[in-house]
Amino acid sequence: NSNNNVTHVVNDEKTASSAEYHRLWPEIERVTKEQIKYAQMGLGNDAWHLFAEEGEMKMYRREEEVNGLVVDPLKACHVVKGVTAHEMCHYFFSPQYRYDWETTLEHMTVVENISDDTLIFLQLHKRIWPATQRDALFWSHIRQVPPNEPGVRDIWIVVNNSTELPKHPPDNKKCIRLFLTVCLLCQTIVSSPKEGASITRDNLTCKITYCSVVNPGGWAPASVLRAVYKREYPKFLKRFTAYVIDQCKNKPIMF
Ligand code: 18C
Repeated sequence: NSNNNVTHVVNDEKTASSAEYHRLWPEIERVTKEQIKYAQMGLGNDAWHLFAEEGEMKMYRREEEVNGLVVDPLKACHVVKGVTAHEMCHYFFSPQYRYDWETTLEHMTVVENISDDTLIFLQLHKRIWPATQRDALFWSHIRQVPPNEPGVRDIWIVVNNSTELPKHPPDNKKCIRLFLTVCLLCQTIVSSPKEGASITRDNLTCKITYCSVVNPGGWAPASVLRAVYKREYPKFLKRFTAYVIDQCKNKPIMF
């Protein structure tokens, strides 16, 4: 009967293991490939300005404006011990941990579950005086990337990129929709354990590249915005990496 047919179609969609039949797939594929390239080229030839440094963590930005709005691109590198690239990306991607480490959030919901590796998030961020509150609607995609250098065991990436959904249009009165393109690319390096011993967390090093471009979407005072950047990005990367190390310390290694 027709009911069975409907069930059949729904099941077919559900059993597709990736997002590759989704309307957003061509964009997800394109932006993810771009972000992998962008993260892997390091600082390239562009004029990046170091604005924060602490231990292994280094953060660079370029001052850029679009139509009078500050959109400074940010690139950060960090090196942490004892965790894998997959673990880092798992905690960055998965909604159940988001409130644990993301301090700019007021509210977060998953508005579409495209597949195990691709979700659409709606996030309401804390208001910064004197600006209007911001929200963000973006797809988030996690994947493994083939390693491209000797010594690197594996690479994982999470890409977050703003999108639109008729069900969740911007309000733009009480709240302005911002636009973001963010990636977290992580590489696992494993040192050889002593002869006969097995790999432990002491053998793991995770190299992190975090890239971000946030367009505030509407007027925001440039000086306040740059001050927020300077404070929030280092705070985020320190807090997030410490969180993942802490979450993983008594768990089996997830490669
Ligand atoms: O990548 C990060 N997080 C991901 C999961 O949440 C995801 C989200 C990124 C959103 C970034 C934009 C957040 C803006 C929030 C404004 C309020 C924050 C201040 C809170 C003060 C208590 O990819 C980690 C993101 C790390 C956050 C860095 C902050 C960047 C600031 C950008 C400013 C944007 C415009 C703000 C409005 C005007 C301010 C005068």
